[in-house]
Amino acid sequence: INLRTVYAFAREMYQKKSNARIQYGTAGFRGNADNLDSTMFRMGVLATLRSRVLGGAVIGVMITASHNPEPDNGVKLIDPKGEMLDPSWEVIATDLANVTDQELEEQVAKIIKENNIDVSSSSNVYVGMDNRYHSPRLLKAVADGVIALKGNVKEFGIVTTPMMHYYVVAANTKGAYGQPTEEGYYTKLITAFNALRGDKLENGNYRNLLLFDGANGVGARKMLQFIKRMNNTLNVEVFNKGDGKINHECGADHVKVQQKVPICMPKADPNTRCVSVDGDADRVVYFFTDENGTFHLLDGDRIATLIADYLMDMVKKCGLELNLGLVQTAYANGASTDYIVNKLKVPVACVPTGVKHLHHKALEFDIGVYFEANGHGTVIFSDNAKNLIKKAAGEGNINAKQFLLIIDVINETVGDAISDMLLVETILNHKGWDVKDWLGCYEDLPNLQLKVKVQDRNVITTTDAERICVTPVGLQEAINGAVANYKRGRSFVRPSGTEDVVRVYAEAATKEDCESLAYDVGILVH
Ligand code: NG1
Ligand code: ZN
Repeated sequence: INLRTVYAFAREMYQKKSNARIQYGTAGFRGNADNLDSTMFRMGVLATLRSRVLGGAVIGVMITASHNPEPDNGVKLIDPKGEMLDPSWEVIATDLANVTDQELEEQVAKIIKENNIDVSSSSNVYVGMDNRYHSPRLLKAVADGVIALKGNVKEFGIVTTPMMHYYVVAANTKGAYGQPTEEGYYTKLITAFNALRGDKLENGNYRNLLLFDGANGVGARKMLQFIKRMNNTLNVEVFNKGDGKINHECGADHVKVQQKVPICMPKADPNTRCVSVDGDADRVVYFFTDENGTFHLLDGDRIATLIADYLMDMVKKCGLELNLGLVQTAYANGASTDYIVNKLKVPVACVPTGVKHLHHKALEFDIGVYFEANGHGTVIFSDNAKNLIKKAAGEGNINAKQFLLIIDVINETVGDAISDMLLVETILNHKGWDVKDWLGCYEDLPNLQLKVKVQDRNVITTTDAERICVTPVGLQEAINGAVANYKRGRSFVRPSGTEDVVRVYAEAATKEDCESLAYDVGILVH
């Protein structure tokens, strides 16, 4: 392979437009789409090299800026088992994205040398994108990066982030996880969901009606595809289908952070279940408005507790010895953590923000449930758990058979808004619960998130799963001082990995206290 080709592409088509340093963060590279062409091309190059290092395994590349506003885009790489790019390669990605066009050829040669890559070996890259208008242009840049290094590239067009993870795993396991196609994905999830539902579409307080906010993103399109194939087993009405701007006053992030109903949703009967996904459909939150017009949020913590409780029950019913754990981040509502530890008696772990940390920790359990408060999460099952459940099912255990269907409705490869939603609908239906029954499990502590613009957000460094500030010196003591003034107060700050801001989180016994605490801490950071 002649590395001159890489340089020629870079020089002629994908010149670097900005010299600002960028970093492969919690969700890859993100920023204004106008400046991303060169980064995309380079990530195509990198994915090809990554595949070669791993013996030609399929590497995924997803083009999306998730819940960010429309002008933004981004790129993240998916490792062969569906996991986020290995941390050691995040550093390689950052270096590759930051060198000048003139240095690019040399940098690629360096990666090849340091990782002993056989450039003539086979390489397979899958690439997909969300529905932003600049995504096709950026997808072409990724594909050109692969082609410049003579790799194989397969384009999947418009897909959700979790579909991309699914394709990668399905391909690398030679179909054992399902077929690596769009139909394969629908078939796997829908078959399991319909079997779990049977003909009992309503049960107890559970009504078969769900209003779906698609955030004007790819989740809306795919939900419509699900509906076409589901035989009316779930009655879903889709809103924010793509006519408006992606994530603009709608979507899971808006609903969670603003704690408000998204735009363009109809005025439904009180207590109607509503669900919001984000722009690339890897996050999901539920909400409803009660008979007094009060808005209620059922966020990722709620979903996690509902699932953990249900799965614990399944384990018991099957008579199996399996340890189940729940993984959260510091953003989890304190009341949810109390509920899990004291009521559900499930072990809880807290890790830094970012799916890779949650996923990694969840692997330590036979059954690991992980969720960020914002609605990103899933469940992963160890081989041991799967084998025991399969064995029990083989011996005729009805509960174990049901458990296998539950596993199939879950997209274990990454948080998947639609798969999570199908699981929640299954559980609510089985329990005969409406949103009020669900909300009644525990009462959220009032909480608030603020964004603070500072000159250099990276002067803030943290420890203990981001709950304690290490630098600037003295900041943590000051936060402690502020928190001590409020009943059940808790607050922490950290630099965002996806936006140029410092995030402030606060919770306290009352809404007023929580607002006041967030403000106090915001001032300290400023
Ligand atoms: P940052 O910007 O690092 O806080 C946000 C979310 C993460 C994760 C990533 C990736 C919060 C507080 N943070 O990260 O949980 O979802 O985006 O999309 O919600
Ligand atoms: Zn997302």
